[in-house]
Amino acid sequence: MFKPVIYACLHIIPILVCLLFLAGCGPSVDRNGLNMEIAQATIVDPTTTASLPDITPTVNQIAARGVEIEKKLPLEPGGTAQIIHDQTCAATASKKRAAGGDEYKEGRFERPFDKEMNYLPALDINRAELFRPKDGWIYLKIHLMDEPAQAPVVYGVELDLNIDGRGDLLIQALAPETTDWAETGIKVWWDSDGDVGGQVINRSDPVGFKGSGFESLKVDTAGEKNTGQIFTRLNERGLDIAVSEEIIGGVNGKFTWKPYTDGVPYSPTRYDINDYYLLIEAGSAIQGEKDYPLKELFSVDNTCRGLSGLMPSGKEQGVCPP
Ligand SMILES: [Ca+2]
Ligand SMILES: [Ca+2]
Ligand SMILES: [Ca+2]
Ligand SMILES: [Ca+2]
Repeated sequence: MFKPVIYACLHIIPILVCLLFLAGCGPSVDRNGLNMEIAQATIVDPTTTASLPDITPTVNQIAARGVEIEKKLPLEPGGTAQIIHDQTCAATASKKRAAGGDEYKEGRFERPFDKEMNYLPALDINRAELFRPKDGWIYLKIHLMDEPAQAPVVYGVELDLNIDGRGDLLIQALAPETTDWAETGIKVWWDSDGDVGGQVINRSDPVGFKGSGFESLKVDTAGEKNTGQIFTRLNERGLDIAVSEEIIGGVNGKFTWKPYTDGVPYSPTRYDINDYYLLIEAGSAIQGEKDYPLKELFSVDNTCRGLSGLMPSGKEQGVCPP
């Protein structure tokens, strides 16, 4: 006879906890006073056509010893997408060079080549999309020039949750295995001490900078650590990533997103990579530049930063042009 009460409590308690500590349910990026306030920002609803379904709290806890309650899965992305187009290298691959799009000092990489400048289409992003249907998840689609490659290649997105130009979270995923949502080889790294970006934010530090980068592992699905927040699946020629809205500050969260591919992969502790390696060490994918060909930094691609949840003020550095 007590079963209904118990189940009701199991569902209501997480909601009450979230309401009481609402701030604690959003992203926690306040560290050492580095958190930037964005009080004047204008909220933009990027998905005017999507309806607002009932949102049930993520239930991923042990109800009784050994009994796991249901895990909430992402749904289907809907509404209008924010789209980032990216340079591709297919047309210049035979000449072992990128046509453009590699702006090292700005952290823009167009290097889907191995160290011998052989083209790697599975690493070449040509488009990325962000959907925010307000169903508890945000959805990213990364479209590549070939099917995603197997481990150790990783795909993911860097999120800047307070839009200060320093990435806060680095989501890394191995290639999904199917078109169904799953938690395949997903890790999320956190920059707990705010040194990503070095001493010159959004630019290569002139003398280089080697800090701790993204040093804290927050999610590790293989190790069953904080699961239930990030899922991936294959799409037509790439992958989809679903991220719980709780991670990005709730349904109206403001952030920037920067998709990337990494065939090496580089340690998250080396971010920002264009601070870790000087250009002369990293090399260049652009023929004719003095640092051509690629040297220490190869097999990577990324895009500019997409700005989500607010109108650009013009002060946000490193974001995609409107
Ligand atoms: Ca590309
Ligand atoms: Ca940041
Ligand atoms: Ca820097
Ligand atoms: Ca750090």
